[in-house]
Amino acid sequence: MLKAKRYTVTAALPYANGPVHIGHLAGCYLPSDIFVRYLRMNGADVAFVSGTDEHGAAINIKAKSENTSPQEIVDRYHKIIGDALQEVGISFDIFSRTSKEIHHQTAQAFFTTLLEKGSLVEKTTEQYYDPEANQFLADRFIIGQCPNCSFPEAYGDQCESCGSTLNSTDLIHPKSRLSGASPELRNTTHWFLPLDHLSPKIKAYIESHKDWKPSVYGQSMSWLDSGDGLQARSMTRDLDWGIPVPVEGAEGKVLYVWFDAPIGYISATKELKGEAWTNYWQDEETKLVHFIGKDNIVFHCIIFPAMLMEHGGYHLADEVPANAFLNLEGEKISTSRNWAVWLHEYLVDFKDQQDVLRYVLTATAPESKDNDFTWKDFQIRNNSELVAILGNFVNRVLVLMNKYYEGALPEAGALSPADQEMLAKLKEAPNEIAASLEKYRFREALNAFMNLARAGNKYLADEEPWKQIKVDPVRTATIMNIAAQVAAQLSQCMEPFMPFTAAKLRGYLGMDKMSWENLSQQELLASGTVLSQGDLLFKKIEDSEIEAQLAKLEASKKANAKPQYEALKAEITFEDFSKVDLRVATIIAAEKIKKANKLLQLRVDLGFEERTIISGIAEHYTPEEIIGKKVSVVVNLAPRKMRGVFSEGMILMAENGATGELAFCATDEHLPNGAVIR
Ligand code: B3M
Ligand code: ZN
Repeated sequence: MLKAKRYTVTAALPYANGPVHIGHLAGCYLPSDIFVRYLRMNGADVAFVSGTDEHGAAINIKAKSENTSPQEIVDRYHKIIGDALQEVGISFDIFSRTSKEIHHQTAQAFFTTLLEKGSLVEKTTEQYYDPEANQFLADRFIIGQCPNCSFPEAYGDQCESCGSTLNSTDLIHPKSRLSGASPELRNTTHWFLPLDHLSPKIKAYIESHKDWKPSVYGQSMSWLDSGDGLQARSMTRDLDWGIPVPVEGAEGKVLYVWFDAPIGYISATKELKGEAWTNYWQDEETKLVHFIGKDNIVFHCIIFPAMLMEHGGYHLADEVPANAFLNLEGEKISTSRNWAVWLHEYLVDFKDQQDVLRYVLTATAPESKDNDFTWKDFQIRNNSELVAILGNFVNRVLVLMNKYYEGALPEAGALSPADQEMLAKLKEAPNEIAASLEKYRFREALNAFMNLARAGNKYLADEEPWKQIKVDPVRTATIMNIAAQVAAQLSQCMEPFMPFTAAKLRGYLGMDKMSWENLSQQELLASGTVLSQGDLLFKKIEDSEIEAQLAKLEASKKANAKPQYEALKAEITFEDFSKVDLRVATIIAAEKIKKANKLLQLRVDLGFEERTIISGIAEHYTPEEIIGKKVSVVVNLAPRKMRGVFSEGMILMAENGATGELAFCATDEHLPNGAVIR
């Protein structure tokens, strides 16, 4: 059972450089919200904080790509993200911004304290500089090959493919994202957090948390033990967007975004609680829980705790229930390829169906490994779980209750073994759900909740009140009383997962939110309570709605199709190449070949002679449109008999690997036929 005096629950601060998608929601916002709603029902003192992360190179890059200012970008996305998260029911106590004055002050004061304590080392090192754009290339301004996993587009501070943190000088073949230029190294001065020296302390901290998810504990330990262990990391950057480094003479330098962002949790708590913020951060009896995605583990388990340790006075995170990634229709969610389900778009397309998304994303949450979201599964879970099990049970209870008793709950009489079993399940459900929630096993908790609805459905089907009503009104009253208690329990236990539907159902049942502890201790609905019939809790999702979503994805796939490059062939010598005789020619006749859909029979003029060539281009060109075209031809290929005709050469074509389109390899129109290509 819950025993902490207080809870500080954080959800990763989304970068204000784009909207949030279902991966973000499943990764940290939904689980944190479920957990906090559960805490609140337990009467816990909790601060649930988040906000937008408005600094860092990611913001500059977005602004540059749209030819606008970073300020315009962060204002826009703070609103879009904040509104969407609120609409889907993420019940933050505060959703702040790292651009606020209070945060700038807090982050600068934190930095100054570390500096005064001697915890930061000032060092001049060589950093990449873009001579064309005239600036140092911090973090995401530079990409290159990851030295660990060879991913070709790793960022200067992190590889998003293998998750490792990097220094930009680690990258192989670094390239500026501003100009595409190869950057040069120049000297610059920065302040480093000597993680190498802090390693033993950090290790002791991590080792005291063997209870963490294996992925979180394991990843943290592997950082500590990897290669030459932890490296000193620069906590400042040469950038014109961010929190100025509070040191005289440090103009043009700002705090590293991963230095200031986690401090954002503290600033938001200050904003929320005023002076009492210290209770939430500096009291050993407060439990600190960070909800994040797996790509943020190193920052929350190593770098931020190291900062807090060095600063002193802070309580370190007790739990970091990081989730893995959610894929979409079998592919990695990608902002740049627009392969995503954007939350703000979902909320328009599926109006008032927030709980369906909450349900599906919780049921398929990537809790221990990456998982896949598909629209088909979304439809099935809605139609055959929410509609057919939960909604159906509740609806049957409410309809029968109104039909038989005008909604007024009748008293239960003597209990049969089946009644007792149902009541035992009803009492046990909140404990089972709680046990899973407290272990951050949200899928398991949701399943325990649905099992109660399943049991309710079975109970009704077995007891058949619709038959009993004709022969035994007393027995019917007992069945209906018990079924209504189950509906009431569902309305309470549903709150953390599906708060909108829970409120609706409580309304039909004339109930208020109860304290979790009471759910297994008392009768939930007193007899005589009047229940209204209400509307259906969930509605069927039609095939056409799913098809529309799939079509949307298909369209972004088309729009973002990148050419697929074939692997390079083995090297050849100049002699090898000069064996190929290539000439310019003009197509002078073309016709289809019967029963061969792909082939055209061409006649080409090579200047010194004419030849017949069979070419596999019939699906791309009609004979009419290619007559008169100048083409390149391999003329010394051994003749080959195809469909009874000798093909005396080959036309050179280029293929677009992404779309399959073919085009003639261009030759200058002025060249005479027969001219040698070399
Ligand atoms: N904005 C990175 C991310 O969105 C970062 C999280 C900050 S949490 C302090 O993945
Ligand atoms: Zn990598």
